[in-house]
Amino acid sequence: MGELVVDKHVKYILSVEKRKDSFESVVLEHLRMNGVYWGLTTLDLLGKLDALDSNEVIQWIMKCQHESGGFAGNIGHDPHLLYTLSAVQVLALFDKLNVLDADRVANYISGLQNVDGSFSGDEWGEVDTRFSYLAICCLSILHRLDKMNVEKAVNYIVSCKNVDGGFGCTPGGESHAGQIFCCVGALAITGSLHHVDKDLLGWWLCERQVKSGGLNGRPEKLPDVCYSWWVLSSLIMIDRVHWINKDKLVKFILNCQDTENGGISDRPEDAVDVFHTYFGVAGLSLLEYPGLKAIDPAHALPVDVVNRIFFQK
Ligand code: GRG
Ligand code: ZN
Repeated sequence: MGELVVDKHVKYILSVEKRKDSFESVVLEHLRMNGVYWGLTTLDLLGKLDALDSNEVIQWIMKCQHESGGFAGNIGHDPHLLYTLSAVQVLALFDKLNVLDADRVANYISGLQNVDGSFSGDEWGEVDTRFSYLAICCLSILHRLDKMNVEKAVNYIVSCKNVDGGFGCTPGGESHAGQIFCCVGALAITGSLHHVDKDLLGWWLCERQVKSGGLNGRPEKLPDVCYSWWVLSSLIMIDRVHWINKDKLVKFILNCQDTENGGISDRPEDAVDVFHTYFGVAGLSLLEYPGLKAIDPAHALPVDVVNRIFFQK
């Protein structure tokens, strides 16, 4: 079996960071903040975060902050919960949360909570359990969970639970591994995992492993490296990770590497991108692949960063 080509992946991520005028960068311009989170978290897991100039990144992040306190995907764009969490996560990676006015960011987030406890992603109002996760994870990192109504937020997430043990975007929405990560992550952070039927959900999640060893996001769908994160992190949070074949999943992820130019794709032979490079490396970290930093399955940050946030105050 091939190995993780660490140096090639580091080179790939650094080259995407620099190629700001490339096709991929232009298409992804509006969500650049999220891309920077994927790239830099991967570099940190690989032990190479110091390959970048942190001051340059931090200055750019702060230029993406809107007067409302939220962050946009790039300079001059509109703020959204997704980019707000990514900005806070990248500042946490660099141990620079102190450059933020945490109350201002927290006010932006708590202002997006609706009366039923759900969250909108931005001022336009779309509601989804993804946004519940983003709000809860971000306020938790900022030590500001008290700024929202946690009980109502948890009740809304529980109202999105299905008879198969999984969770959807809104009440009655189909179970999907990405949505399950968001709901389980939010429940884990708020100490509310007793609302999850761990055996029932664990069964649904481990059934996502297909013959090739890869995981899919729903029944009958193709395997994809990103589910190595969405499914595996959920299984770990509910203590059922031993229900899948870890060795086969490691092999599937390693088979999705571009061993020549670096980067990881969604499935073998496809084109690589930063998104799947992150999920491949984060998945391998959850599988305890040698040489990688451990990642926290709920906050999606390296464990040493999470420990710094919560235990060195
Ligand atoms: C900090 C890790 C982290 C996440 C932030 C945005 C977010 C919170 C979570 C997104 C969760 C989610 C819904 C992920 C699913 C993404 C995905 C691959 C969707 C594809 O769905 P389909 O139906 O693909 O196109 P399938 O695989 O079902 O064919
Ligand atoms: Zn994918």
